[in-house]
Amino acid sequence: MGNSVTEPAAPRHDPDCLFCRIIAGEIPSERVHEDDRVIAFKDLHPQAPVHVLVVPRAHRRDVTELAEDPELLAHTAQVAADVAAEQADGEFRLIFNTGASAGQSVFHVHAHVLAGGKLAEGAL
Ligand code: IU
Repeated sequence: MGNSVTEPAAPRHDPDCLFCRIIAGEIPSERVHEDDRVIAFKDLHPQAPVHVLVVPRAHRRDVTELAEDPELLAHTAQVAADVAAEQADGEFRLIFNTGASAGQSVFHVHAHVLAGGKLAEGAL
């Protein structure tokens, strides 16, 4: 019988998704990190001295879908910490807006890394 794959894989690339297009290089971004699983780039509208988005390459809607792959979730958090250490003093706020009412506007999971000084309460 062999080991057939029984669960559908998450779509790797959605041509209608803005962040998939940034990952593919079709839309420019100011990258600060990239590896085989995630990219990180500066937010176009920064809300703090350092405001970077860490984005898994695989298209997943939000952090609840990302949590189905604990290793990728952990790697996303580790890259966020590394970015905060490289770009600021290593202290940071990590935000996953999840759902429109929580402020999510791009439905490809991304972690906001906010750092670089005393952050305002309730930023984002
Ligand atoms: P949100 O959590 O889905 O609201 O975050 C989306 C972020 O993506 C938001 O902070 C935007 O400023 C940012 N962004 C970007 O960096 N580049 C873009 O082309 C677009 C949005 I559209």
